[in-house]
Amino acid sequence: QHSTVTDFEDNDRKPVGHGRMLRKEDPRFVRGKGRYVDDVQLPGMLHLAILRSPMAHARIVSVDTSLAEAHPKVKLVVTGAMLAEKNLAWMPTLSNDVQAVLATDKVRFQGQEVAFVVAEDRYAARDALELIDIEYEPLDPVVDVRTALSPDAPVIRDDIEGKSDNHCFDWETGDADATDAVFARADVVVSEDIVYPRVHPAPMETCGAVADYDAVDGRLTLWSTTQAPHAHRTLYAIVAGLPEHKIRVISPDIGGGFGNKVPIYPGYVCAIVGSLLLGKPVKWMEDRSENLTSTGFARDYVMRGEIAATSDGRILAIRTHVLADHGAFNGTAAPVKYPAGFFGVFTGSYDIEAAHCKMTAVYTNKAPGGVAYACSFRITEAVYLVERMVNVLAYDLDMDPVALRMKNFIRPEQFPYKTKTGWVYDSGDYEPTMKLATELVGYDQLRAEQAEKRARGELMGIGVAFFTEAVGAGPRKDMDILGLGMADGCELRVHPTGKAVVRLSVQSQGQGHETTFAQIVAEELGIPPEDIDVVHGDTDQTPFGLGTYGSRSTPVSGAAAALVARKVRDKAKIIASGMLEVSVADLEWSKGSFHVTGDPTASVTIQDIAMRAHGAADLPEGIEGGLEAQICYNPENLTYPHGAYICVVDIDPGTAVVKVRRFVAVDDCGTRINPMIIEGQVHGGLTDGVGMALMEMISFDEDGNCLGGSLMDYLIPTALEVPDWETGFTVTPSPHHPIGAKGVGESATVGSPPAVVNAVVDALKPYNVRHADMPLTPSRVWEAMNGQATPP
Ligand code: PCD
Repeated sequence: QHSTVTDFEDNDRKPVGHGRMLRKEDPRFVRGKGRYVDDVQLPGMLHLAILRSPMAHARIVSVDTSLAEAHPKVKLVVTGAMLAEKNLAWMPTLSNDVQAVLATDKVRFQGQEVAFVVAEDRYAARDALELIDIEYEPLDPVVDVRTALSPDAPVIRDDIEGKSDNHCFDWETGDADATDAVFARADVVVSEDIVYPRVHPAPMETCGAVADYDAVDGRLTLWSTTQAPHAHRTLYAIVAGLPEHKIRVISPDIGGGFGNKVPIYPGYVCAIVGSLLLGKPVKWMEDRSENLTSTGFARDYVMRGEIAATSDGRILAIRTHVLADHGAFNGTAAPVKYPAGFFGVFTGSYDIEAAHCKMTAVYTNKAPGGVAYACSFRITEAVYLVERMVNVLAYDLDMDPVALRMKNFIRPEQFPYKTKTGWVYDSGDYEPTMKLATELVGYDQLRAEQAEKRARGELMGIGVAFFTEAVGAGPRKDMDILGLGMADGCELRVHPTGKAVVRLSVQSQGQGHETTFAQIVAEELGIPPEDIDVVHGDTDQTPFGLGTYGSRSTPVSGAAAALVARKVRDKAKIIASGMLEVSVADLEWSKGSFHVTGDPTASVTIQDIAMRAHGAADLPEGIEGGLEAQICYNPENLTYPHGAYICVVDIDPGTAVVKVRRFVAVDDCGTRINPMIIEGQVHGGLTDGVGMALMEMISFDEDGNCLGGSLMDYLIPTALEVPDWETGFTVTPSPHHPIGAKGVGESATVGSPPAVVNAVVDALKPYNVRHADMPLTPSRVWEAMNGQATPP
């Protein structure tokens, strides 16, 4: 894809040096030298395949594995009953529910794991699945979230003691009474039912693992597609009862995560069990349709949004009711206190008087998930809701959507801003960001063009969206996953020759961490980024931390990397004072060296200091040899990036096909470490957003059959469906982050769906369309047009 980069880089208030350096990891990837889980080949390795349920809801009557066991290449067949004997049939999910590793009593969604086979090769393992005979007694499936709680609905989770309905959890935030009071006296109240359909992160690499248990020394090594190797290790220790120090989780190169690789899947556990039982390495690698039908989906929220406002467009309050479909097991990964993730930011970027949300989550006979697909725990849903609702208000008041937003923005002097649902936005300056987007896109000219086109019966739409995200979970006192606090470690070691290695607890899935974390340390220590190696994704080699998702690497580990480098610099300063024979107070730092105040020629470089730190000469009193440090960073708050997006679409009135003609994205993620990487992140997220807005949906038929089980049915966008992205930026540093950086990896996925949908709805204004649900496929748009190529 090309991009029309609008270069404002010299406006960047605090660029980290080396700005657009090329990604250090790319030579490996472009030469086919990446090492993914499926590239792991071990001597004597066996292959595992999983038998999955063809039905959405059924009782297991009998299981006969005898024919499969007789297959000449089969080494092991395991059923739920066998796991139950070892107390391994169920495992905890990352949101305090339990999930079946292999079904014992019932199957609860189509594609659920029922048995597994380990064989000499992948083909034999798959063939043997067909030899397993299972008798099912079909039960009525619960497919529609709206009727899941009706009294006659079959109870899905009868494994939970005393469970008599499909209720999963209730959650509430804000102040109901205060909000109702504002609504009662408001001039204008708008409301709309809005569905955020079930979509799938669909990373290019599916999930998989290679488990290697060494019975002699009791060590388990697990290569797996995980975004959180340390957290997974701790859970394996707890679930399988293996000592944690004997478990090594390696997350090698990962072909995209997007939240799909945060949960622990039954397949990982099966691979471990297979290796424990056979004493051989066992590989499990999912295929595409297994990935699409059984691993963590995202969204699936049925929302009612309401805004109370004055007749001149001052937003007073926002109220929402959400019905959340969590599938058969609550397989979300969210901080314990936040069962609905960070949906609480549904008040958006606006200064309002009151807000309230009530949410009911239910179980259905669908794959578990609710994962944060390119979204910091449900922020995508929240931003979509508020940005769609603001446009509904603009529609009813006949106001310009940019003007309406400008009128209601939180003002710069109000930061840190505490929202009515309790979130403290760290910093923001929204108006310049919105203005820049309108300038880049040529907003006024576009509106003039639209008026002319409308007069000719052409359908052109301009969609505006503005978002504030909350990324970088902890702090640990407020946020933990199954009791593990959300903080991250970092270690930095400078070798005698001045080269360095930094070890992170977060794990890249393609974001370019090997480059940007080297850049952060380079900026702090003055060692060139080429001389700094980044080690990640291996629990044996890195400090403990909670992993990469929710755009938390830069806010949390990025801060840790800067602070650990400063710690090393503090020690280097003391060593320098000895070398230059002056007191520490007389030294000044200028990137890469210390010099004596007033005498720049009396200086030592960080490389000189590194050699001295490891050398034979005496070091200042109390200073140990070596030049290294480690920290565990507990963030003080989340960081709150923001952005203004404007999308221009044309709709063919004859076919109802939407073409995204232009898309301008202005992002503010505070200090920018590598602008090129940021643009890549934004391009990827925008593409995701166009996909969700126009084509992606995992749907089910009335029997609970998944209709999106292949890439023939589940459409994802390619370069052909998206325009040349136009990006811009503003810089509002985070006040509490040591280098002022905020996360950015998910911003575009969060901000783009409302921009695209707002554009389509705007194009359909001649048809008096106020709202239409995603995905806006030609048939849905045609329906919104009442099947008429000309407006009424
Ligand atoms: N940056 C810079 N600057 C700033 C910020 C940032 O430079 N200021 C950069 C960094 O460094 C990196 C990136 O950028 O490299 C990103 O970041 P962040 O935001 O921090 O984020 P992270 O954590 O790292 O990551 C994560 C994200 C997410 S979350 C998602 S979804 C997605 C994104 O990331 N995923 C992915 N992006 C991406 N890319 C790729 N390639 N692949 C992937 O997979 Mo979730 O929650 O998981 O759902």
